[in-house]
Amino acid sequence: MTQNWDDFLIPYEQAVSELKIKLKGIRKQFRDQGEASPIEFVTGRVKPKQSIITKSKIRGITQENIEREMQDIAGLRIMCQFVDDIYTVVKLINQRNDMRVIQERDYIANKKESGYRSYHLIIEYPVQSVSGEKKILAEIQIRTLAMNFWATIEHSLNYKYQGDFPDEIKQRLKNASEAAHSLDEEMSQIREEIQEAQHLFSHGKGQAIDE
Ligand code: 0O2
Repeated sequence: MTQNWDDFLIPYEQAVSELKIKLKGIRKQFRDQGEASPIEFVTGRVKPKQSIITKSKIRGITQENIEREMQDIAGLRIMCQFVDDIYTVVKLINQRNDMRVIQERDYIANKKESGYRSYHLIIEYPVQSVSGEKKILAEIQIRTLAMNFWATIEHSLNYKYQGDFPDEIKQRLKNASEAAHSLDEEMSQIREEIQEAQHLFSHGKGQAIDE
């Protein structure tokens, strides 16, 4: 790498900060209009230097190709209450002029072998700096709260077992993934009831200041 890691990661940090604000802005706009937001909450992170190095070694990505081939150095995660909200968010992002979707992967229609479900977008995002514009890639993972619960638990277990799960754990994770999926389906069935209750609740209590 010709530049040092801190310099290399600066545009990614800027992109994650800006994208977090923009995606949280969608949520605020819906709420300000008194409508249910398809976005429940948003998180973001820049992949730590050591994880970039480890992943690039595993994937055989050379340093010159990291920018192009490692698409999740800047990572955003959008959590939704309902599965339909995920597709609403995908549409909203596709309509925007400040980012360009270059790849979509629907791991909800096509869940992974592990049981993982989420919708992934790779976007190209222009970062403005004093030395000009730099287009970087970012990954946006969109999932329900139930999908996020499962993925978070599986991710920490993966860390412990390095992907080599004992058969029993692997099976239990698959069962848990199906349970999370059933939960999403049940909640979708009573979506209108839930949203009406949430509307009444937020109007009675005043909205939480958590943007
Ligand atoms: P981290 O620590 O979250 O950053 P490929 O598998 O090669 O087709 P690729 O490039 O790995 O595709 O991208 P993919 O699978 O679309 O998305 C990778 C990211 O999705 C992962 O990043 C995870 O965040 C998440 N992910 C994918 N599969 C699983 C899974 O089975 N369980 C969990 N918990 N997360 C998953 P990293 O860099 O692997 O990890």
